[in-house]
Amino acid sequence: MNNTTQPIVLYGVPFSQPVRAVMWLMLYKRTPFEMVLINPGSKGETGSRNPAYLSKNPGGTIPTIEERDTGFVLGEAHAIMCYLSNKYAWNDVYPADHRLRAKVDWYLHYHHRNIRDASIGLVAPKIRKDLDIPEATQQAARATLTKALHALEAGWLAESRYLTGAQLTLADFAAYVEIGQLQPGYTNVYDFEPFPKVQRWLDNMKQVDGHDDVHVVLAELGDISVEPPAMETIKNANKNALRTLKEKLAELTP
Ligand SMILES: N[C@@H](CCC(=O)N[C@@H](CS)C(=O)NCC(=O)O)C(=O)O
Repeated sequence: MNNTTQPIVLYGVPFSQPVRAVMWLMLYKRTPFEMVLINPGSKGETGSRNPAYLSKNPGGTIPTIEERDTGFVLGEAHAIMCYLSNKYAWNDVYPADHRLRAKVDWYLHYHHRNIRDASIGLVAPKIRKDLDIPEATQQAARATLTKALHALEAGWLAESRYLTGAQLTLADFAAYVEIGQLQPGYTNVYDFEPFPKVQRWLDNMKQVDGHDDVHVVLAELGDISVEPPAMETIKNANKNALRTLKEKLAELTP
């Protein structure tokens, strides 16, 4: 089962936070994969709401992975990251010790409807106009995010370098793709001043291998705090990010 000879296919776009988490983990582990472009929300041929994609992931979300040689298909970023860590025995980022692993799982479950609300409240309204997210939903999401960041500041990151301890784990990749996108230098849509420990963690995460490769899309997009980006800017950011990723993957392929 571990002897998949062909690179795993990753469906998605670099703009998607959960897709970035999977991309980052695989780059960090120097594991080649094949990126197949799937546009979230589109019913077109390469869209996440096209019947061809829905037959792989009935929820119509990205990311999904597929092993061409075994036919195995899996959706949900956190399920994918746990699966890859199990498959390749990446016990540094997903510890074998049951209690340490449970802490990582704790964060991965907590993430949804908490830290994940960063995207719903602050980024998606400017990038995914098609979602037409009501103002009340955006406000609620921003409040949820702030509450969750206080929990990180006072709890998860109070005494440790990473979210679940001294070691970088899947929890950190999952959290950073949401929180990191809000920083100055990227979208610049959130004030981190009340969260010094979160800021320290953000700085540490920037040093993790693969960070810059995965975040090209946000560097290209730039500050969206005043004006929402033009569609052309979004398209170009994705295009350039995919080009960088291809170059990086070519380096990894023997
Ligand atoms: N819980 C899912 C969330 C995935 C998700 O929401 N992805 C968005 C893109 S960031 C998506 O595919 N949206 C589909 C749509 O807008 O129709 C995961 O972590 O994989």
